[in-house]
Amino acid sequence: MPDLWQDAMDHAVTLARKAGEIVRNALQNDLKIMCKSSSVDLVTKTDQNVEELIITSVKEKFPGHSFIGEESVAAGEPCVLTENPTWIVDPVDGTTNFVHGYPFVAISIGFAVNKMLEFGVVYSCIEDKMYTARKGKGAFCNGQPLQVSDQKEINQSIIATEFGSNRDPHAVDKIFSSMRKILCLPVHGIRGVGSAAINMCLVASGCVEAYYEIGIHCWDVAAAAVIVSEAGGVLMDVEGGPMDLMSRRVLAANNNIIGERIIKEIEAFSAVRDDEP
Ligand code: LIP
Repeated sequence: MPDLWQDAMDHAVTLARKAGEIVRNALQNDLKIMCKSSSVDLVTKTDQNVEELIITSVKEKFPGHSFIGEESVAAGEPCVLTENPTWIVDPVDGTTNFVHGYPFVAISIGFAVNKMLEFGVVYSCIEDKMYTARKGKGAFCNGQPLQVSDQKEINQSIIATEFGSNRDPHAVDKIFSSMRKILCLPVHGIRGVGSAAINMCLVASGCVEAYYEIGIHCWDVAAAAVIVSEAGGVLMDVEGGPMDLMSRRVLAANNNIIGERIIKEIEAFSAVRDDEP
């Protein structure tokens, strides 16, 4: 049976490559940096241009499809996932990295139909790594199949997480406290590359066992969620139960044993949902 969404996925890969070139070129020039919700929540003209490029091109090729894009939502568009085929786009995941030339920046394109994720494309454009996954067909990096780690011992694991852009002292205390507890389990290490999408692709690649964060948005994780599950991993909420794409919380792990062990140590808190009007 022909794959209904293969054409869309091929287009997503083409767009991610084009966007990656724009991001790499922009790194050579002076960046115009602006702030969004706070002085540490950054956006650049490149974020906006790349999102514009992706949306314009998809509208032309797939006129009936919907969008949720980081910069469109920042500009006041609604963030609502309907049954309609929907592109969930982060034009530059790792904007702070991008601004500082820290070399982990991704273009993240997820695609959902009937509220179910169908494919994900994450292009780590400075490393030139193209991560792709189509539901039921496996996950790949530059065409090579991905498989999560088979580690079941938490004390043999590396866990990825981020501090995020929340500077509320109570939230920061919980973030530190969770990290401290996880570090002292002990684990081999705690890492974080500054991009949710790339952290999750590292889980899919088998070099870190799990990644969790509170405060991310649906566009940071939609594409990489498909990549993790197609590489054999699991997705959960930080307090257990299934991942809720709009809840701004994610835990991606190589298996349930590692995922559930970390949940015991995480001091969870809530963030304003992405789909809250
Ligand atoms: C970033 C995430 C990262 C998080 C940052 C930020 P952006 O996304 O990928 O995990 O810690 O605060 O949300 O804003 O660069 O697209």
